[in-house]
Amino acid sequence: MSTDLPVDHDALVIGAGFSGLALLHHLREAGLSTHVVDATDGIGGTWWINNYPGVRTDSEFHYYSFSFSKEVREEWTWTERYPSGKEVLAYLNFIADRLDLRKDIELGMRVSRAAYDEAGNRWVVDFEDGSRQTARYLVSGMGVLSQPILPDIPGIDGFAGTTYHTAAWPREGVDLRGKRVGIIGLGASGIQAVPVIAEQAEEFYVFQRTPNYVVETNNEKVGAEWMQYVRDHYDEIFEQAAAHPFGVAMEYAEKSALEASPEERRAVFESKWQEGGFHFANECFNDLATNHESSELASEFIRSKIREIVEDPATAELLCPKDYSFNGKRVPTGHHYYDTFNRANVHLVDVKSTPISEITERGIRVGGTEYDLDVIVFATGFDAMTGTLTTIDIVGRDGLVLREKWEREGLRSNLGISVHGFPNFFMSLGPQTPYSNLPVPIQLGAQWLQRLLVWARENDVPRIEATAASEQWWLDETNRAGEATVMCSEGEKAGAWFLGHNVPGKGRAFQVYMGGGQVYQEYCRQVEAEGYASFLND
Ligand code: N01
Repeated sequence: MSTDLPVDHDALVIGAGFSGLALLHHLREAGLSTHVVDATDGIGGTWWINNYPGVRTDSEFHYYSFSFSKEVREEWTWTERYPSGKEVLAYLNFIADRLDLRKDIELGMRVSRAAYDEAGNRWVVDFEDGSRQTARYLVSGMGVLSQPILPDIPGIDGFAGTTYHTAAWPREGVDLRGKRVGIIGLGASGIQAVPVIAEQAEEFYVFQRTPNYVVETNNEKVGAEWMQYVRDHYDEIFEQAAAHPFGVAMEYAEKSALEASPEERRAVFESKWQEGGFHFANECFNDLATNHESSELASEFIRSKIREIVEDPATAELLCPKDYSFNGKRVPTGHHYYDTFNRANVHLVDVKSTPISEITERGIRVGGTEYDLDVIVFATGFDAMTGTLTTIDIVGRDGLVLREKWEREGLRSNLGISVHGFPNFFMSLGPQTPYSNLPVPIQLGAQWLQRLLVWARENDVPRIEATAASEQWWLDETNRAGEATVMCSEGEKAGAWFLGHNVPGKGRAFQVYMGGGQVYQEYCRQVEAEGYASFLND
């Protein structure tokens, strides 16, 4: 038996990014006293920490936004089809001001430990500054890609120049003019950074281990008429995105690539390539993520584009992925990425055939060659989905630590929202939630949690916690969905952080649900319709 002890807040939310703002707005709206804390000094979450040169959205502005606030929709103006990081940060700050969220957000508060007090049915949260706060509900909005990782390369601490990780870029920026710069890491972050760094650096060495299939965006300015159209159609746009597997406001492709003639296929690929970005990934054919043969046809089209754009044939060949096919890894978008390799100051270094042997005092050694550098940029990614949740101690019932539970039992949750053993603890974008254009599931998730907590209040339900059976059900469904994709079938080179491959010792598990955002939302609706039975462990 427990007696509810008094608390400082009904809900304490960790993280003041997209998730934290949506949660604060919706939980407060439901009459719950809600408080948001964030370790950094600014609102923005991932958009605060990812301040690297070239950072911008991979999604188009009209669906990379919330739809819930009429005021924000009417008053905010986007200026670019793929907004810069700076513009997204301004958008989030605008939301914080316009919805009067700031008064419930406390910055510079790094959580060191959060523990469930079973007797008092409350969460006790300790901060690095020695302070403590209590709440009935603890909600993580800590982000899916917020825990940066560095590669395990010998000598990494011995470099005499300066090093930066893309996710810890100095807020004041870095002047790279006149500098010899090297970059390690060519995922979505590196691919956005390369063209911008190339314009600044004197000499720029791009150390490539695995090439990616980069879809160019053809970014453009957003005029007043376009913006007005979006304002007039916000609800439809959001609904379209919510009905799409990847949360984008795009058409479903009806046909398999294998059903089209070679001419038709080429024409479809070409037209969607011109439209740019994820239109190519999502709108050409319906099986580019699930059928190796179809995915390989798209791969070959992109290889032909690389060979067309990149003037030096040897460089072009190095940039062509050959070990896995399109969609085998998360598709990155480019802003003149391939063109950049035509610049005289940009040098592509193949570190697949000869891996980086060490970082020296002077630079990077690859086999017998030492590249002298002033600056090394690490765009080496994140301990994705779970990293933020496992670096602090989140302690549930009977002293169970979340990190240890996942180490022992493997990654488990009910719909990525709740974990067995952790009553009244919820995750926005927890592991095993769909990977998609994220504002869509964030908004829908915050609204779902609002309804759940209102229901708990109205029905006097003191504790909400995933049942063990629901975790097994969701694990099986996550595995089934993941195994149906080329991400799984393409082998070790594919998958990357989606499977935990990028963090030594993390163990292979689908970090995200690949069955589609709309399918996931349907499961959430079912749970609600059935009275949240799988969330009631008592
Ligand atoms: O990280 P990554 P990221 N030697 O893990 C390389 C999201 N995102 O920050 O492939 C040489 O994808 C590694 O090489 P390899 C998006 O979801 C979104 O770029 O393992 N290289 C790889 O190239 C994305 O998927 C946006 O061979 C080494 C790179 O480091 C996710 O964040 C923008 C190495 C890591 O790539 C992560 O993207 C940016 C070594 N020893 C990011 N060790 C937007 O939507 C590692 N690498 C705007």
